Amino acid sequence: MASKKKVVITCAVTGAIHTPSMSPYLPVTADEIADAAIAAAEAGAAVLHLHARDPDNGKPSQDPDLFRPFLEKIKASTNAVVNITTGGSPHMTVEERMRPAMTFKPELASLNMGSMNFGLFPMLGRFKTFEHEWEREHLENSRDLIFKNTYKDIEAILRKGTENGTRFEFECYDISHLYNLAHFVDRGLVQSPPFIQSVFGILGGIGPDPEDLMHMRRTADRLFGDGYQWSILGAGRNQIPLATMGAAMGSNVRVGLEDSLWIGPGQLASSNAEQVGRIRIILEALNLEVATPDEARAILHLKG
Ligand code: KMH
Ligand code: ZN
Repeated sequence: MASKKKVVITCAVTGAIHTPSMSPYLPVTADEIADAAIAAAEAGAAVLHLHARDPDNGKPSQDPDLFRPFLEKIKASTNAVVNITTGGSPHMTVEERMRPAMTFKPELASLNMGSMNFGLFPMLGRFKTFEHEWEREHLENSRDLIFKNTYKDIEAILRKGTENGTRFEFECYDISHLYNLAHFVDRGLVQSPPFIQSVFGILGGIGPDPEDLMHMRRTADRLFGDGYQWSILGAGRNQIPLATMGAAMGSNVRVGLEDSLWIGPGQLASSNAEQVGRIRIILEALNLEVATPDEARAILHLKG
């Protein structure tokens, strides 16, 4: 893993996994997404990972017209790096998922590194009442859902994004995804250093045990040596513990309501900024410095 002095905090503001009935704090409208993102940047997030939602019902959408208003507002108020999802929701086609990143050509976009089961249905145990029927279906239908990211899909996003000057947050939900990334590195399609977002605790991917984190780290070190930037994303209650463990080992970190609705046991986070503030306090207690957006651009070799 590439050594570096400062830690890049990414905040994933709303995502496509959680639904509005699960938390009143989940941003849905363009103004809510923009305000949450700007507050997260002010709290210390150098990178803002962004999805859009239909303002009428909170359903995830990849319609570029729903991204435009919050992108404009965010760019007018912060210098933070904008990272647009190409994952969209696991329920969407790849063509649909690519639309906003191909339209806005951001500095950074996510790129999911393998096909997998994506089990959202365990959340039906915790969340039982939903304002909109799509929310229950979204969880229920994940019993028979493949999050499709074939080699052809990955290559298409990689080639078109690279042509646009976009670099990638490579979402690796399992060890095999690191090997898929190494395959694309070997073919010369990945610009160095890759930014690896290791995702822990999604049902269908690697678990959230510290041993899992160590195995990801050792495998990434073996495949990429010191030629990569590492970041940690723990889903749900694993968010802060795994980010802390990774940061102590030299990783960057990702927080935000896309990945966890919580700030403590049974306690909803009241904002994205609250989670950024929490991890920032921990980083500073570990004597780690938080990267500014321009420092993050240098660390991740972004176009700026
Ligand atoms: N929801 C995640 C666990 C994407 O948007 O491309 C990872 C993610 C995927 O953010
Ligand atoms: Zn995302």
